[in-house]
Amino acid sequence: MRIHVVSDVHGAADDLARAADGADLFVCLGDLILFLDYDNPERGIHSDLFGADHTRAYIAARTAGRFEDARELSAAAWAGRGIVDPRDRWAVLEGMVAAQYTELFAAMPAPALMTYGNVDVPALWPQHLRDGHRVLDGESIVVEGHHLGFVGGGLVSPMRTPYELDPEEYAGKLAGLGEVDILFTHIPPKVPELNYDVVARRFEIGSAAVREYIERVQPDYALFGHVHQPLQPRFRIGRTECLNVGHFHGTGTPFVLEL
Ligand SMILES: [Mn+2]
Repeated sequence: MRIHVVSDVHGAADDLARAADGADLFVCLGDLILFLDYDNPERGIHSDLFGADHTRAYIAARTAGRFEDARELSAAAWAGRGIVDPRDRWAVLEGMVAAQYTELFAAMPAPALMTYGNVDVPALWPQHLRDGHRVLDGESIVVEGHHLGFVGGGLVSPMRTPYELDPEEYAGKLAGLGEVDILFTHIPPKVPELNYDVVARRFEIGSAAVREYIERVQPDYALFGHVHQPLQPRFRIGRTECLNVGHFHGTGTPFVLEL
């Protein structure tokens, strides 16, 4: 069985449409939305709203770890659009996110198994899913004798992305999987080599619960995304091969796993 896996699509609809070519099974680990494009500040929802110059300044603040400065920049930009209460922002963003989902789910191969990233809005998915699209979050299935488990979303972070869970809730989803042969998550296990982003030069979120699950269950593979430029794309935990499937927005190429 040839499995193609993508994660961190971030708006790459054209490449997504071809990502299942030649695959027996296609898996998407989320982060479909392009809010900020660190490579091209002229693209993404933030730039559509506030322009490329403001987006460059916002990216610079976040990249430097100045999250308070970034929040102030953001608040000023929203105020410029007449929105002062952060709770009123979603009314503007929802239509822009939905427009991206319309394009991305039209391009999403079918059939596909998918779960959410931290840069996703689960409440908007049902209206966009097409025949053959199956969303799995805290759930296991059996495909050709292989037990596959899926847990979506991220953990609470200073980045304040749209789908972040507290660690207890996240661990609860993992606990519901039972024993699997392949664990699919958006975020990696908490392993410094897998969590550190060498371009952003910071540690991204890794999950202690995912690591504990791997140590205890020892699946054949743990596949994940989230860290766009990891210090290491693979790491061994006992007999489990832990693999970052890559930043699809950057590579345009799916990760291929042959079983
Ligand atoms: Mn991402």
